[in-house]
Amino acid sequence: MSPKPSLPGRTGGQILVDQLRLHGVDHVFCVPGESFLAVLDALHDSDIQVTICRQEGGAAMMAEAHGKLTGRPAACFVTRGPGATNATPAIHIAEHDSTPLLVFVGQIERKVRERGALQELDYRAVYGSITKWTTEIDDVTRIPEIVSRAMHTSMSGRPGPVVIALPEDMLVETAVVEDGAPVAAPEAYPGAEQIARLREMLGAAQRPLIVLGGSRWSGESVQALQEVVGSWQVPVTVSLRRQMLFPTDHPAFVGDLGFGPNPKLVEHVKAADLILLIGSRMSEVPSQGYQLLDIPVPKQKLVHVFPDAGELGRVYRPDLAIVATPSAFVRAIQSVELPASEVRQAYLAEARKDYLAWRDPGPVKTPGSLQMAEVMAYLGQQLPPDAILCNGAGNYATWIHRFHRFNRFGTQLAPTSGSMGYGVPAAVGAKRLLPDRTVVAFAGDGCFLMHGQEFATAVQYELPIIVIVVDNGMFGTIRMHQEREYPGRVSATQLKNPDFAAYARAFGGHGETVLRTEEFAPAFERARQSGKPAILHCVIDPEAISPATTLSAVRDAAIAAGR
Ligand SMILES: Cc1ncc(C[n+]2csc(CCOP(=O)(O)OP(=O)(O)O)c2C)c(N)n1
Ligand SMILES: [Mg+2]
Repeated sequence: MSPKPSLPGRTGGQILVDQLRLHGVDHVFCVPGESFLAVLDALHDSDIQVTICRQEGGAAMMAEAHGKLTGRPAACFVTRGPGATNATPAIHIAEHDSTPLLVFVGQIERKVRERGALQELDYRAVYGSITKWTTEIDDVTRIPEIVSRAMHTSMSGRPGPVVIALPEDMLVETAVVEDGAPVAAPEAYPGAEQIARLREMLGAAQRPLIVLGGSRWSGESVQALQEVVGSWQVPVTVSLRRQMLFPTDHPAFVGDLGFGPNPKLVEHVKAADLILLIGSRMSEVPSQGYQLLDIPVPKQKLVHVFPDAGELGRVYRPDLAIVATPSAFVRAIQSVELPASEVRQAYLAEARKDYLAWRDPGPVKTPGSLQMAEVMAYLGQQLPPDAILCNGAGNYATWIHRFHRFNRFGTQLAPTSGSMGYGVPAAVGAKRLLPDRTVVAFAGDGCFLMHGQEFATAVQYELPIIVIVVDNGMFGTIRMHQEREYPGRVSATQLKNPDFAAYARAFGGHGETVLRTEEFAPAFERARQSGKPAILHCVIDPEAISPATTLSAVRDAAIAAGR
């Protein structure tokens, strides 16, 4: 079906790849399909880096991780029907995490639509509720227009995913068309009056507190905020899995509002008289089940800064609503000075003290011979400050969130949507983009096997990521909830696991089993030295369900409570 030499112009596939190139989309993650051969053919002659993946879920998560790190979308190409539905978790992650992402889907030929043709799917109907825009390119001449709009849409306001279906016959048509031009995400700036009002409100507050979250941050804005907040002496907390937005070592950092936060932090948020939300939606997890701020009118004065007006007032009615990107907002507050206040200082000092006691509780001893607190302490010493830590969902992630000292932007890849299986593909995507950075993925035994096949992608592209599989022989999080709600009635949560170290070796990587704390450091060092993608299969005691409690204690408490 290649174009006849006598036909003028470019094929749809070529036009599309040329648009990606000019928009700076230099990474494509894909699982091939016969529905977009013309695109694959155009990629053959392009310098876009193509990563061939093993499953579309992994491919799309890699692209999503790329968007988290760069603020610009990578492209993911998947085939129609099952290829597209496999990519759904990453589209959902991008929607929840406000990440720019382009997912291109091969589509059936236009003339057979609505017959239930092979792998036919109505993308607008299926993805309409979890994308910023879902569309189909019917006319080859409109590719530049639609890709340009997709770029704008994915990056602007609150960023998110865009799905574009590509009818197979459209891709092989030829046309003479003008290219688009590179697009930048439009900034939204706060007005001078709003900054003046903010200064007034902060000055009048006794106990102001800042919550950071969302996207549209940058290394520079994260750095600049530290200076401003240092002089203000206002406590700063971060939303779930947004720990890279503020350094744990900064004297104003008071902890993160994730799953199972420091109870004292929760008290400090409740005691605040002004909350400044920057980029955060203060959604279900950071708001602790919508308990921290009253809906719709919080008791605390609320200043909400968000890059999209549609979010302001959606859940919480703000006293001051500012449509601005976090980056532009941080630039605008650099000149804001606050007079010193003893009450504010004391509030910060107390919150910081409580954070440090929570983060450094002294020896944390859990059942079993492999102590995750010691593993985290070792990694804290060994990893370079710009190492990227990735994880999916599961209780194993608690160890990272509670004990790892995130100190830089661009060091955390974790889904706020709580999507299992994200860690390994995110690590592959990150290492493909930033080959000089140390990239460590954490996964539970359940989480790992959701997208563990992408370890093959790491081997294929010689990406020496290190995967730490925390194996407790179960879907531990759900077992914990089960013991709390239905004590002793273990149902559908046990796992019989493979030898994950042998799995790594079978794929051509480095694999080791770690059963005892003292084995971890030398195993990690050997993994690093191997220069290969590596898996450290860390077998922990199933009782060690979290840093704070054991499985039996959860069960006993539930029984004592009459469950
Ligand atoms: C894709 C997906 N499926 C199911 C869940 C529900 N879920 C949350 S945590 C969890 C168990 C995770 O098990 P594992 O990775 O072994 O970690 P552990 O909790 O045992 O440390 C499950 C099933 C989810 N969050 N995401
Ligand atoms: Mg587990």
